[in-house]
Amino acid sequence: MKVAVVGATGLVGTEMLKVLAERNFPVTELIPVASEKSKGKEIDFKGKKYKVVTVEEAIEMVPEVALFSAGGSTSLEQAPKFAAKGTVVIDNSSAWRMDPSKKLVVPEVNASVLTKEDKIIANPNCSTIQMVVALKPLHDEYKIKRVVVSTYQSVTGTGVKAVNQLMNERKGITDGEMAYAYPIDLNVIPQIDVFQDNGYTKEEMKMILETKKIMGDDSIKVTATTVRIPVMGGHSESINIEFENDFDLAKVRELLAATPGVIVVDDPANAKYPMPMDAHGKDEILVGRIRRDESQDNTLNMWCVADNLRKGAATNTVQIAEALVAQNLIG
Ligand code: 2RA
Repeated sequence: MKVAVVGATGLVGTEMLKVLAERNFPVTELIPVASEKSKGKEIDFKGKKYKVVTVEEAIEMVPEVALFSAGGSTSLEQAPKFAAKGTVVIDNSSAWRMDPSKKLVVPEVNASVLTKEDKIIANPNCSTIQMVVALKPLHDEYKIKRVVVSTYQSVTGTGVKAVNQLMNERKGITDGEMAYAYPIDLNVIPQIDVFQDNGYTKEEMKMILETKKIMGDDSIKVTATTVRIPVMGGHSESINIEFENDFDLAKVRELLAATPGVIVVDDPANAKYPMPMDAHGKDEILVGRIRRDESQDNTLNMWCVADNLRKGAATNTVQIAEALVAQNLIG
């Protein structure tokens, strides 16, 4: 299959190339796409070198699938041009996520919504993806009423500029380029993306709205506080879930352990719980600190961690492509 990766030189694009190779996605020809200034640069993929092309050149090459990680405005402008040629676009930006005519997909949760007619498919926000994978089996069993989530998000979610800011600050370089309005080392910033009129940030609203769309259930109430911390390797989330029905804690652990893509790491007696340093480089969502919220009936607390560049972005995008292949919807 001819596969284009749009934004191939960025943090997520680089990870997409790695994941395509690792998972042996049937790539017969790779089309790495980046901005004009990277044109001609060589990218190594499975031992072969491919030259970076511009997006206009890539559209004319009519790939079967184009994985996009090039920001919202590029996606709004370029994805329809690929789609008009018959290429299926899987887009990692927020451009199409809440468009009612576009599918928003986490394969473990809702791969079944995909059809042959879907030419632009949205990949959800990283912090939403890891949460819904863990919520789905519990919703199916006990029906979720309300979720209260607080996140602890890696600087890699912002991009390379933020990684540089953190690393510079750790070296004592204080006049480097800033990705955030404040220092991030030895700090915590309770703002991810811009504030909305209702006092929530855009990241918080993504978690609220995308969760309902992916789970296909508008009745689930969600409230979120999203926070940037000086960490690389993964996003962590403290999740409080109120169910319609009572649950059995052992059964909750069993359900999560049996969920594809989830690993339960929950052994408080031996101080075993998920941490970003363990999730880094993995595709699974690590879930632990599973316990009853003793302040309220039918309510559970848990902690989940995942590598935001992998399952939160690149891996989920490639898994959508795999789901399309498995269901004979492309290729
Ligand atoms: C972040 N959710 O971590 C974003 C990345 N998509 O900032």
